[in-house]
Amino acid sequence: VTERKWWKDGVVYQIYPASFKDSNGDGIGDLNGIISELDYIRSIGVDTIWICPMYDSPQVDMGYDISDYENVYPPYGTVQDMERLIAETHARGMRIILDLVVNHTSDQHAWFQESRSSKTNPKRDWYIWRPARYVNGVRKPPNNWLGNFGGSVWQWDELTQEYYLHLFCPEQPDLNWENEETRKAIYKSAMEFWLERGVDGFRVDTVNMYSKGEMGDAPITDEGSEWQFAGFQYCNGPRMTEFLGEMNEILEKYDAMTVGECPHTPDPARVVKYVSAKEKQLNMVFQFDVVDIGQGPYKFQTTPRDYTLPQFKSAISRTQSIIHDTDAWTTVFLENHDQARSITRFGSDAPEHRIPSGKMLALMCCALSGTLFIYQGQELGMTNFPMEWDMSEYKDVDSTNYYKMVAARTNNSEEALKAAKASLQHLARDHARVPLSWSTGPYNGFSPADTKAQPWMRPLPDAEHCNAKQQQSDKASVLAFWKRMLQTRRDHNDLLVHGNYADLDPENKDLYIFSKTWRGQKAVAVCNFTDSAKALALPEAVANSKRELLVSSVDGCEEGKLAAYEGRIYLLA
Ligand code: TEU
Ligand code: CA
Repeated sequence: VTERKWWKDGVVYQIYPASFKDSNGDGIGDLNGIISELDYIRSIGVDTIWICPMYDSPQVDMGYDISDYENVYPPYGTVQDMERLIAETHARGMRIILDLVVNHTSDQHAWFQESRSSKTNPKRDWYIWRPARYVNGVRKPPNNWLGNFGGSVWQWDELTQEYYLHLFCPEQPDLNWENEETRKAIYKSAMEFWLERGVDGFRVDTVNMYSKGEMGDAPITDEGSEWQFAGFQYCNGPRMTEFLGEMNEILEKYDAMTVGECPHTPDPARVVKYVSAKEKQLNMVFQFDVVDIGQGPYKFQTTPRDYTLPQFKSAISRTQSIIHDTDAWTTVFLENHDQARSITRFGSDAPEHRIPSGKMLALMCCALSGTLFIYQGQELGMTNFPMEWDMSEYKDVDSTNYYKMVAARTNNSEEALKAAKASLQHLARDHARVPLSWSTGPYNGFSPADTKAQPWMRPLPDAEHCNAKQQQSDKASVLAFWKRMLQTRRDHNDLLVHGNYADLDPENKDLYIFSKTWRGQKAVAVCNFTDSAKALALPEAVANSKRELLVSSVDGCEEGKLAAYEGRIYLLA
């Protein structure tokens, strides 16, 4: 039995500052834009907002490369604007969490500038420096690890003739968590500075990468490359428990919540150790089981939708099961700023199916246990941008590096590049990062009509079919359905947020049928993941019990038949 906490029953709305709302017409979203739409956010029925990095940054990785934790990226606003955002959010009865990015900093952070300046600088050991190894007289990095954005994780630094570690871009050097002084500086600058200003918690970036353990070579999984996948080596290292325990002591003082990002952790027992209440580590984590589905060994090395519904369901089951008979807690999410749009990936963005499949996915999310996270635009049913857009519309290093790598490896093979682009059109992070569609006006209402600069990413072409203004007055909209489902989730909080989950028909390739139970209560959700009508084939025990329709994603649904992409929840007597 788990203790009730605000962050368990809460629904979190994630905001990507660059793409939410541009108040001053420079083409970039900003804090004043967020403040101006807090009433809209509240009207959806969420109670917490999560702001992606708004700290000062050269923006090599959209703010996940922080050059100063205690300042705001000037185009977004100032620390005073943040204080106002915190106050305005609280005034509306909502909470606010920030992104805590402390596995690495920007190479422009003062700490790294000092560290790189000489081998004897007092901050030298704040980052991870290693000498080269020489193979037949040729200079090689200390190991063969592949970086998250391609290439080696090691960057040679001419000045001091050593390599430094960067699990992401070369402009994102990894902090050395083994150094106690470094950890203290991190806690003070990145955490306490903002906790003192009233934030309610953190989404903790790459939280399981702080302890790297032995940094030996990774096994060879890609014969064609010098660099090998090493996620199982640099994640979940030996000192994670100790580091998170230290962080937790500070967080507890402020009663702040945490949700950690936990890539490359397929073992549910390891996940439970992070999120079991008695371990005092993190409140909950994002597991990647669901969103990684259909991705290749190197994320984009796959063809669109290369997965089956049973695989998708079993990924969800793995994240749901960690709370059974434990004091752990879990999360529910299909989208964030690192994922393509869920309708395109798991539903259908064909014009006739976009709205139905968006509603069905909303119903599914609202029926699953754990803290629910919604990403901006998901509430409107926004989809990936079109295949016709050319490569120049992709701004993210993750996408552009991959495309360059394919070009280099295949000597610009037209066929290979076409496949790479198809994969990006399906999986790239860019799809989540286009301006939010507010209205049918110029720039979809993201920037003011007389904007001085074009939005930094191209707005979607179909705003007339999908925008916040229209959907707020349309009872049949995806937004209206999200509002209804979030209310339903509140009305049946025990069952839907806390209940025990079971997949009732794991092998079914068309339907996802799962039950939720809480003490004497029981509900069954049924989702049709196909684009055609299907018989409502309920498992015998459910079919034979008395049931009452709680909600359907389709108006006037038929008793024995599910429409294409229809979702339903029944309460069982
Ligand atoms: O992501 C970390 C992460 O492991 C991935 O989901 C990453 O986006 C993926 O490997 C790329 O294909 C976090 C942030 O959410 C992401 O935006 C940052 O780029 C990254 O950390 C570095 O800070
Ligand atoms: Ca702006």
